[in-house]
Amino acid sequence: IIGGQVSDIKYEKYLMLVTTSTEVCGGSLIKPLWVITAAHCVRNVKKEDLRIYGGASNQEGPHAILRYVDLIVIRPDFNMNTLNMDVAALRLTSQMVGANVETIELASQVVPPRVLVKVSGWGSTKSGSSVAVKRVHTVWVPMWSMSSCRSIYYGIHRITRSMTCAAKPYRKDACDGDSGGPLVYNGQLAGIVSFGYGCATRLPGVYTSVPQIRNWFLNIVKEHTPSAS
Ligand code: 4AZ
Repeated sequence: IIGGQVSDIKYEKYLMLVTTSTEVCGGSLIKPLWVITAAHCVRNVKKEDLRIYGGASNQEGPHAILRYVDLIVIRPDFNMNTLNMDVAALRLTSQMVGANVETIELASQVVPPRVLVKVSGWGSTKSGSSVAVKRVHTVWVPMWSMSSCRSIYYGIHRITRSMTCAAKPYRKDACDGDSGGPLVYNGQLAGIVSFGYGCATRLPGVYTSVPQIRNWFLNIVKEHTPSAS
């Protein structure tokens, strides 16, 4: 997170730390057993290697709750080259519950341009550095319209309908290590940190648009949550 502040997980209870031995990503708790994250965070990862921490203000904090993953579902039309449909569902082996843990609702409406939205994570706080930080950071950034984002990325990257953009150019942005984490508007999950062209450059951060993938996620949850019989 560039241009933000140190936060505390009690203000971001839905925010999950999604890690392997070498990678740091964010995620959001949608149901006690289900986390949403970016597909590119988990695409080459074995489920046995994933660790999900809830209630973690500090990456090395003592009060975090650790959970494991027994199912990774990557959206089938995810494309690693275009980064279209950058979303994955993670099912935990047991429910994530705790004082500093809460679920967040998936937004069904797109966020209007220029509105301020909140992004959080353990990603780099300096552009050019790729080290995750110990304490969770948060920044408020303005949403961009689809047309302004398409225009500024013209000739650099194609912005699709499954993407949405937010940042204060040169000042406030997500960065390496924030991928998979939440963009929150009105207490709902509106976006998932996906990619950018550097951090806090002229170009805004790009997010998977949650209203575009909401039904897919809810169907995965239904399909893979055995009903008690
Ligand atoms: C990354 O590499 C990354 N400026 C995530 C977000 C942004 C840039 C890079 C947005 O995970």
